[in-house]
Amino acid sequence: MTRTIAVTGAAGSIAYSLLFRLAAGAVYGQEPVRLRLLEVPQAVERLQGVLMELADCAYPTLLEATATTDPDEAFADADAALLIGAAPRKEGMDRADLLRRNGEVFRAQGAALGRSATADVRVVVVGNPANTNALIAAHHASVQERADGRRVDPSRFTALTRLDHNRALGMVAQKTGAPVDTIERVTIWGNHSNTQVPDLTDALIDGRSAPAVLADLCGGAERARAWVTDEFIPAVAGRGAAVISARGASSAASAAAAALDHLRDWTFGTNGARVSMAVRSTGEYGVPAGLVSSFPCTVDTSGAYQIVEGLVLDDARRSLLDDSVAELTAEREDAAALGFL
Ligand code: NAX
Repeated sequence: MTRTIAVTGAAGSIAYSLLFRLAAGAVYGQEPVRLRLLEVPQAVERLQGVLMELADCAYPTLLEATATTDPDEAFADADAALLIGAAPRKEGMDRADLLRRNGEVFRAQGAALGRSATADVRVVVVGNPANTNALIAAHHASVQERADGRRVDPSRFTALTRLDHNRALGMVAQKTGAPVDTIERVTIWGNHSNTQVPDLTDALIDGRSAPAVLADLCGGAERARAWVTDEFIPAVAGRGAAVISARGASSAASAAAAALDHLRDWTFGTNGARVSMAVRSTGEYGVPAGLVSSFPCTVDTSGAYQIVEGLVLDDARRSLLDDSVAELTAEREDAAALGFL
């Protein structure tokens, strides 16, 4: 089966770490891929350089790669779209300014996806504010008239919190010395912002309860809780800023790896494992319906995701999630006030 994948912001940093792995089979294995790369006119020349390098890799799995500045052309018959391109936050811009710039981008791209992509397209929004950009794009996709009479369901639009999830896994591995693949059921709840809620309550390390392992390591349950609250949660939520301050540039390779993990798991299933995905709420865990929020999810072998239900949130996590949901609600209100919803 040949897959057609659209990537926006294709001349940017994250895309430069992502496109070569995608072309080489990191998501679809031996299945051939067609890449449709979207950029703004100012970046087209840079994108030509990326196209040259893709060709120079001579990947057997890369059937074709093309570049365009037209969203309908980029998204034509797309099976998946990685929406990475977004207007960056510049000095002096507040959240409303950023939303105004990106609302335009995601309104137009959502509408083009609704018209031109396959009706079952999988959309992963990476560009910030990712959750609300996904909400805006989903809305405009779902109202488009299509030649095939179908509609793209808003649930096909997700946002990336897998990077936060992977950061949490990496930090638990470093703290405990356990290999990453023995750590399960880590969850990121809420918004991809510093209000996100990284959660280890139900996590397992080599089959043992993570809080119990941490209590042994920290010298008691109280100290373990303090480590989670005072060190782990702020470190995961602040990791993006820490990378910028150390590297002088924002996370790129890790964001690319996470976007590929997200798309691969959503396409082929998680084999029962829980991953964090920001998906459209239908009211789970008190998150108002329609918001795009991060939840613990599983994906079955048919490629359908489900939010893991029935978890009990203690007062501390409930209050943190409420704060993150309040932020998502405010972003949705701002987007509506700006005419994007
Ligand atoms: P870069 O500035 O390196 O690249 C962005 C690219 O997008 C540029 O080449 C630009 O020309 C292009 N672009 C802008 N508007 C576009 C449009 N309307 N259509 C097509 N292309 C467009 O940024 P990069 O480091 O690649 O980051 C991209 C986005 O990812 C940013 O919004 C960033 O905030 C966000 N991130 C999201 C993360 C997540 O976990 N959800 C983590 C990493 C990253 O911070």
